[in-house]
Amino acid sequence: MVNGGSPPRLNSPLATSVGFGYAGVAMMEPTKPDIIITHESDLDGFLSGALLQRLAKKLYDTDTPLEAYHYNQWKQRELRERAAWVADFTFEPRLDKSEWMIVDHHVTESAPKNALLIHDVNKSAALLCYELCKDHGLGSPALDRLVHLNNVADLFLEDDPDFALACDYANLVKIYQFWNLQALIGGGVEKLLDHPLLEVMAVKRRIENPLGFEWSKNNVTEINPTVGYVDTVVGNNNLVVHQLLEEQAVKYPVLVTLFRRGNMVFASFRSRNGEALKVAEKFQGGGHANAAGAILPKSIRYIPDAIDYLKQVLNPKRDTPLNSLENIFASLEAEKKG
Ligand SMILES: [Mn+2]
Repeated sequence: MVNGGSPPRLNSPLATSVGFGYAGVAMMEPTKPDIIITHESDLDGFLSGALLQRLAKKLYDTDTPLEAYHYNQWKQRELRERAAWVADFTFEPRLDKSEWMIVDHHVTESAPKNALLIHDVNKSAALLCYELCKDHGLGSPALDRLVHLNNVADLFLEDDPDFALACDYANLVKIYQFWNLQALIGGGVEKLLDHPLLEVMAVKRRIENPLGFEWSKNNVTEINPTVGYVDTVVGNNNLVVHQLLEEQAVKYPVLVTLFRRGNMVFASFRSRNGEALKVAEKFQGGGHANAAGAILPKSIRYIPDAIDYLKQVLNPKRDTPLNSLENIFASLEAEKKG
């Protein structure tokens, strides 16, 4: 589905030379971007950024700089560029700029008036980017495969025969991190296919995940009656937590895990019935209904402090002095719900 800005920019000088042909939809085209911005957290953002860079190169024959952000940083970033392409971030009113294209699959309550929004909640962001690429002759069997694996992992399509392998691919970004992986493969995302590091991911999956699941199952602590904190020691936290939710091994509908990176503590929220995103938003995070994340404030440096902070924000009536805007909002939220 293509939600174009209104009116479609048919009078653009490029309209005749560059078109995005979707059945029955007027040709709308993105403006040449000053920058491409993507989501740093995962393979979907990683591939989306690389694919949009290729598309920009093909359309405008220039190299476009890429920036990657986690949600909290992204929400604070000034949007100073005249023209930009943004992938894998929720569409929101501040992105509704006439020379901006947003390619995304998160649920949004906003409709674009100015920006070009390419949006489908049933496809990964990278698949949407790849469809644009294919419209311009940039498809290949290697990219078909890579984008398929990403789609399976990002949308958590457990019934797909490639699910375990797809999670190994997604894990590459989690384990080695966005810019390290980028450095390793350069612009050639195809090099990820059958990359030797996938053997490492497969071993981690086989050995670490069962150990991690057994341990984590017995190490869940209450943050509030609906949110449980899952301590993790080894394994793919995503899969460990997913298994805990699926097997209803614990009573909390929302499970949170914490991990440190640099000086920051990241919180990752998961659920089965759509409650995770609302919790992440209390920490200025974002994501999908059942899979969302947030970076905790800079003052939170260690996991025990992070657990206290989660409790403070998610139990606003208990012992929180109303000394910050964040806490005031958190308690207003709770009033509404209560
Ligand atoms: Mn995504």
